[in-house]
Amino acid sequence: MDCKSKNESLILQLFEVSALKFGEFKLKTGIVSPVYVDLRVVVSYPSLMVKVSELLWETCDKLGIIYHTVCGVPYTALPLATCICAQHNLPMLIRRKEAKDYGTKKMLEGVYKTGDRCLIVEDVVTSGSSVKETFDLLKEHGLNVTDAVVLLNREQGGQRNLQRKGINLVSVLTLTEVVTTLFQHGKVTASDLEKKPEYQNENKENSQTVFPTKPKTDERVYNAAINIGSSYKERGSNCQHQMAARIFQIMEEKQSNLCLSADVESSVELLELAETLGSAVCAIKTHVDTLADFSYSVVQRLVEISKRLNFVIFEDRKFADTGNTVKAQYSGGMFKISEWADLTNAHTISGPGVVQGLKACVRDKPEKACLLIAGMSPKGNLINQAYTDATVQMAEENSDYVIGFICTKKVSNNPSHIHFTPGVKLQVGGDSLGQQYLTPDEVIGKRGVDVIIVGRGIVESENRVKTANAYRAAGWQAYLKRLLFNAGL
Ligand code: 5BU
Repeated sequence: MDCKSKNESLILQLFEVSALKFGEFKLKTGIVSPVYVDLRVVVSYPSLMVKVSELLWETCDKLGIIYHTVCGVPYTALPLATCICAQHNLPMLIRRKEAKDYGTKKMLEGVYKTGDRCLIVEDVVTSGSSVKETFDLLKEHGLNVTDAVVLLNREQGGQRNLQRKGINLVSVLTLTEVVTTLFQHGKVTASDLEKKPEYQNENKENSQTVFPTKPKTDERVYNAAINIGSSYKERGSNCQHQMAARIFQIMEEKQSNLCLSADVESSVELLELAETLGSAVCAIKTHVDTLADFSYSVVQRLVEISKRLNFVIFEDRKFADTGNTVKAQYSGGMFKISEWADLTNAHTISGPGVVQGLKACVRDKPEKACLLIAGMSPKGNLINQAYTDATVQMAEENSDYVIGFICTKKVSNNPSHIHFTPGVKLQVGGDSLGQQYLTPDEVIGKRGVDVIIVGRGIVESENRVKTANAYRAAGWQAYLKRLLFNAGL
């Protein structure tokens, strides 16, 4: 079994024995969290305990360090350390939580020499304070401690806090991996991860006391100002426009916030992309005017595929003229965009007339919708905050047709608005013509947008299906993680 499937089966087993629970839990730190991890129950399942200890060992074995001894952080990790030591013939140390008031008064039990290399074992790390206490005690006793291995890293600053003290923390699982896996297996839903509004203030106060000088999640530094607590599902069920509701619903159903930018010159290639990648995306974005062999039957085929594979068609036409002209461009010419595109977009440079003109074409098609360009990805673009604000205002005034934005960060607090972001790749970078790329984690997780638009990252890859799935997974994982962080973890 590879590492990924071992982790997957472990996560499912932990869930089965209620070591992972979803609901509302007040943590030791005072924070109310939607996830509770209680690994104490593992002692009641011997085969699971052996499995956990083997995975802990495999994880730290990769560091290639020889340890003289192992010390578990009391209490849950004590049996895990015991299993590791018994299986790998290593001496163990026991840290006492409180000194005996008789006898030796020792805080550390076991046989060791000054300078012995000791591995710390822990079940869950949140802030890292328990590992730190064990580390301090071992150091006081002259042991050489550089590493700690943990079953689950809750990704709430522990790794960085410990790094600062010179402790390298390695983990078998992260909370993101746990939640993503359980989500994929239908064991947890987006609403299990929703923020409970009644706890918002409580968490704010408590998080101050946990990390007084640092942001709440210092490993990832999520922007606390970005507050998108609700899931796509919740937002979809509360929005008025049927196209917005449909997109939210598709995202939730397909677990995909990926929009493929199908920037190709041949119709055959466009249709092939739609057939092969359609099931992995929530939308396919086209530039039909780049097709060398455009014919109306191509878009008819595309519509048929979109219905079958359940994605929306977004023609990235970027209308930018007078209302009267865009009206002709949208409904007429050889492209007849308003006939087949579910979604299109417009610059707001020419004022609200552009939206009025577009809207006039689809009065009898209330399902058609538009995104306004509130931000652009290329370097040196001229959009500024005032322009963005005016664009958001224009969207609010045309909510019967405008359902969101093209942008590089969240621009609107209206939960019905969908934020689409181009300029996305798995690695940051750019091209020679000014395009700038950010990662899915950055734009979905930290900048609070909803949909990643990916073109060359997928289209120019060797294996488009595999790459599209990698983008889909990265986008979805960032979304789940955002929900978790928003809920306070
Ligand atoms: P890329 O291959 O992932 O760079 O393609 C990005 C697509 O998004 C491409 O079709 C652009 O026309 C589109 N785009 C963009 O990149 N940046 C913007 O600000 C806007 C659109 Br608006």
